[in-house]
Amino acid sequence: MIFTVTLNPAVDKILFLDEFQRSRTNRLNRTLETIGGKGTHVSINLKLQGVQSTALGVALGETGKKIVKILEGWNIQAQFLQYDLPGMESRTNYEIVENTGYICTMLTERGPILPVSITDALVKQIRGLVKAGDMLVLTGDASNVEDAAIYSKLTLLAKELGVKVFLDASGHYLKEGLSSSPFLIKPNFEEFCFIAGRDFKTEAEIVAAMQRLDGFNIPMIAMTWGGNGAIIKYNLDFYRVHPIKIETINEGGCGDAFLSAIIAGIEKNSSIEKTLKVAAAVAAAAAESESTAGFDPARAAQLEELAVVVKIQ
Ligand code: TA6
Repeated sequence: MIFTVTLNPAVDKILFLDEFQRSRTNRLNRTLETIGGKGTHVSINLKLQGVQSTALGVALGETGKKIVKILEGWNIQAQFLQYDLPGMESRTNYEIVENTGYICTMLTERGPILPVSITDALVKQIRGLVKAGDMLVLTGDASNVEDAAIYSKLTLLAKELGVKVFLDASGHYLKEGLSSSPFLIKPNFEEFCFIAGRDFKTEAEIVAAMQRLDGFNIPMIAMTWGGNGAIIKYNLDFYRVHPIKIETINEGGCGDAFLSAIIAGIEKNSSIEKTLKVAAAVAAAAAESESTAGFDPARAAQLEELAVVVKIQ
């Protein structure tokens, strides 16, 4: 079974306008409300690839109930811990999508800080659910959890039980997670520069920096690079995933889509080349969608034929 964990789920409010003007009144063309957070998206995208998962996380107040309702609307098995505590509501994130140049700017709330009793309850739930052979997806913001080691603690717990762990986090939550050697990390370019402590100009520099992470024993490093595609390290091999030329509507959620396709490929025992082609296609189809959640599976199948994956080393 696959379990996704969203410590800080959200409702996404997507705001469409022509061009964002600071210190001006910006008239919106339209808005769209959908589910936010990353684990929730991975579960939805897995579902669209015919792969079932159980979505775990913490839902707070009415917004929390709305998030769980949307997941159930997608027929996803959601086992969120729900709490109604005074003044505590799951967060709302805002995404500004400018038609001019298709610029997407995410504004994310921090959300209420979770008391230790709640994170302990979630850790206990995960310990009780996962078993050898399962996959655990730890993804998204955890700044609502005071313990910066939450992801590495969950990773070590799961690995002890024979579970494969996929980690997609940022900042010190990602850096802190490296030492627990998850099966996969999926930094985007900025997050990879952060953990490497430097900027990169070339593919060769990125590959060399990935090799320098060997000491962490992370079998798979999937660095997504926005409109530049991705660079993948899988054991000793490196792959270049070239971007598929499409008209981007909203790039928010493409990383979650890419990650979900890698997990689906492993679940289906697909070859690495096939898995990465599907990942490129699913991420491209997600970019064509105006929402941050989901993609058109039929369109992804078409785009897979255009996908180019090259083994570079
Ligand atoms: O990747 C897209 C997205 O999941 C949005 O839906 C938005 O909610 C945001 O990213 C959440 O990311 P965060 O890192 O804050 O958990």
